[in-house]
Amino acid sequence: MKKPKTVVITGAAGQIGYALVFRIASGQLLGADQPLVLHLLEVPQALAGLKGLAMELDDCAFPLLRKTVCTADANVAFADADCVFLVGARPRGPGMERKDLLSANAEIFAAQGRALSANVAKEARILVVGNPANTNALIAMANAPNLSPHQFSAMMRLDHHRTQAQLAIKTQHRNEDVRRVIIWGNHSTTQYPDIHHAHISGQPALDLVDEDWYQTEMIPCVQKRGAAVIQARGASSAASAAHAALCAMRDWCLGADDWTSMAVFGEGQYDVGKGLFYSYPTICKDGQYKLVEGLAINAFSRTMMVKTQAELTEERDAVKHLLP
Ligand code: NAX
Repeated sequence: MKKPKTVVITGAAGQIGYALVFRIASGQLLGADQPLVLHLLEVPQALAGLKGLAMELDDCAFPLLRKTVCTADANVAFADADCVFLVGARPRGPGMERKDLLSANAEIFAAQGRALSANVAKEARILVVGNPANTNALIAMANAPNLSPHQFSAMMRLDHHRTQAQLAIKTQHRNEDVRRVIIWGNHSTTQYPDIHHAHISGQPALDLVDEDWYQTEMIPCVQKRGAAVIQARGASSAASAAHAALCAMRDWCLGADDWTSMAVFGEGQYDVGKGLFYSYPTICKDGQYKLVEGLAINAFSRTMMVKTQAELTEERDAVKHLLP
């Protein structure tokens, strides 16, 4: 039997946490032969609710789950962690401006970055889900001097799945037949869902859908999907976000045969400014991600990519006091 891996979920008592933790404990993240220890981090006032979740985990009698630790101490939560899901974040409260949200979360992620740096396993992978995810990832990374920037990523996988699904529905193909879509940039309404390199059952996507539909319907649909789900459901995306987080971490750890989209620390690829957690097309193999390089970028794509880069740059400027 393999040595147990430690998986951390922050904000575990929240709605994404609830949709994520049972799937991880059942083996859907790291496989049916990989024992697990779960570390669940919450704010002190949510620990009582978290205890209920831990009781339900016990009641599942999962064969792979060796131990569950519930804590409000980030140093305890991140100790020897192999896979870290940073889900917990401060939601936008009444009267809160975007910049207030940015700085409230920046402080949380700066502190968590320091705790990650001091405690996680050497090869740990850290996926930031809590919003603003890209800038939170930048802050955590900048405050984690013992870790490599390549150990951090912000979640774009939900946007990637949304793009795949919209194409599959429109063209009446199966989701799995839609490949090589790309999300560029920020996990926000400026993100750019790019289908210029996508194919559907082997045919170029843009031969199967109308360019006008793509630009005026599909792109805004994906960009604003989060708000549309809130309006319909009365609550933000949770199961779909948890599924995306699970897929993103699983592919990163175990590899995958298709491209995906990950916001990772940019080093100037595709003429995007360095030092942002910008979403790129990636391939995961042997526990590492690699950018898909050398794709042709047309004028439309470039305009969209520049716009989302400008927003990320603004976000970075707003939190620069927390970037050592
Ligand atoms: P919930 O409000 O249901 O849960 C968040 C949990 O985090 C709460 O239980 C809270 O107590 C906890 N928390 C807050 N601060 C914490 C801290 N410093 N340490 C530990 N725990 C802390 O939100 P939920 O719907 O689960 O969403 C979580 C985050 O994911 C939000 O920031 C949300 O905006 C973000 N999302 C990101 C997505 C993405 O694609 N990157 C999509 C879904 C989601 O909107």
